[in-house]
Amino acid sequence: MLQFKDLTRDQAKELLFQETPSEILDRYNEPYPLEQEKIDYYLENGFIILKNVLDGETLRHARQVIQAAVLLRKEHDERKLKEKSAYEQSFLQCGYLCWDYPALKNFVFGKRFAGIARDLMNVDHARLWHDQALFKEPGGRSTDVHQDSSYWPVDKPELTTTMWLALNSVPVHKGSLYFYPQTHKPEMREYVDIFKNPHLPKHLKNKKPVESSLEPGDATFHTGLTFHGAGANQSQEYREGMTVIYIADGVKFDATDDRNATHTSCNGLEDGQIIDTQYTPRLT
Ligand SMILES: O=C(O)CCC(=O)C(=O)O
Repeated sequence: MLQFKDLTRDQAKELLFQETPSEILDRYNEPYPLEQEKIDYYLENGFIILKNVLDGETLRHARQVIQAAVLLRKEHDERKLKEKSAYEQSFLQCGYLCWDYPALKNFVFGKRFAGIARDLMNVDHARLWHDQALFKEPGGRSTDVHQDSSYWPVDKPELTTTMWLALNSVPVHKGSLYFYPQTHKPEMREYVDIFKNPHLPKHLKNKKPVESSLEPGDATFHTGLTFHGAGANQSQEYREGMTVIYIADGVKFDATDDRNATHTSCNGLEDGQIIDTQYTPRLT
């Protein structure tokens, strides 16, 4: 059964509905110094690794509330790793946490993270697409290589970006992400069914990905088109990752691929409409 040190179910519930201390809120909203060369690197390669996106007490608080949310979401799942589907063995996936838990809303709506996303995408405003915690269990299998945009009904996948924040240390052997540089090109798009039938696209077979090895508080950002995956968790600890996914303001709902047309964030939209729903607020 899922357990985090010193965190009971009652404490988890309390934490998630408690007011976030003002110093922590301020830090979630403080700009991150992002040099132009980092933006240029991201635009050229389709991903970037950033140091110290969070630190100190703010990181400790964020980790605790995210652990609390994962604990409550998964408390009734008593299956052992080997009883789960191959997809579920890659990570415990807990999405849309910000809509259930006020403490998570404060984190997910943070302008620090959204500001980085906006600047990397090189646009005026960023909207929330969705959030998800992705914890890899000890012994959890690798995450198959894919492009996120394969699963998202958006007309401009290059104007989407995922922040993957390490809540604890995530070295390569704990299942850190790796990225195939310069694969965020429309001509390289290829649907990979990571739920049922994963494959490595042919054009990646001779390419070498760039590994990330993250300290707590470091984060990666990658575009919705960038091919990426993650290794297995060969450690005895959970790999604790939290993601927030952004779209540029003005991106439209593309319902032409019916594999994706029911995405929660697009509830009520017609094909071709600008994505502006109760679930996709403008954050910057
Ligand atoms: O956390 C993982 O193992 C995979 C994450 C991922 O694919 C993503 O955030 O786009």
